[in-house]
Amino acid sequence: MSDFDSQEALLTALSETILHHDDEKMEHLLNAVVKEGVSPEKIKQKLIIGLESAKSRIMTNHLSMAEFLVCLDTAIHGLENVALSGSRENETQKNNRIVIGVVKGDPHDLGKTIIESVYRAYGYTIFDMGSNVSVEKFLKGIEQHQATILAISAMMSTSTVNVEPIIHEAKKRFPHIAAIVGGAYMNEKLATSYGADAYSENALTVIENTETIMNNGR
Ligand code: B12
Repeated sequence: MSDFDSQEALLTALSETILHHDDEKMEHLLNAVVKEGVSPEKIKQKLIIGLESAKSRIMTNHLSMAEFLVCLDTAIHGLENVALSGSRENETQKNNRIVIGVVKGDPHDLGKTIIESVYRAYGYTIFDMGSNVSVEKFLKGIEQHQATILAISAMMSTSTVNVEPIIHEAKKRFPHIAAIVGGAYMNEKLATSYGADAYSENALTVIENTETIMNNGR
């Protein structure tokens, strides 16, 4: 910890490496926090906080889209490193397979990419359907990959409505499936009205919300 007064300062510096897209420093600090005995859970949380903080800077025009993409790469790199360094997944994570995609009519896939990386870092098996995904393609994906969770992203006010038929058809054909949704114009009330089991505003809450619905048998 030599350069830092406390473990919290070390973790904050780790989180900030994402904003500065400094992969080299991130690896160095990752080694330091692991040596300090910080839990993988806490490390992952700090990386997600760094990523969300970079994301909010796009909204305030403090970060260009191009810069954000490099920050996203650094965050994914960090999350993969922690996942590989022996973080043990729990039963919920091990037993669940997730099909994820962005609704038809919507090309915005960055929110989905973030959520996907977080799920991977937490040990979930995830199958990416991409963006502009039709109802049929989602259904095929669920069947082919024997998914237990359906994660849907909708990023435009005009595409949000396309979430409902996916959930409706998926639940009709696969009654066991749990649906979690998110996206810029989505909210809790809308998600519930579309038949979703959970909604997450961002990557900070997605794991907790997913575990809650799975542990409650939805
Ligand atoms: C980048 C961008 C693009 C890129 C997309 C690149 C890509 N690969 O994603 C490009 C250039 C392709 C694009 C195109 C268009 N875009 Co655009 N785009 C944006 C922009 C600037 C950023 C969106 C983004 O990626 N944010 C970053 C993500 C990571 O943040 P986030 O949404 O908050 O994601 C979090 C949550 O939503 C949640 N989440 C997201 N998905 C999921 C899923 C699950 C399961 C869960 C649990 C959570 C979750 O977690 C995420 C992580 O924190 C926004 C404006 C803005 N400032 O938001 C416009 C914006 C979304 N675009 C817009 C428009 C209109 C378009 C176009 C139609 C423009 C045009 N006239 O051609 C086209 C689409 C054309 C088409 N084919 O339909 C509008 C939408 C307006 C509306 N009413 O909905 C916006 C809002 C701009 C604006 N102010 O007008 N766009």
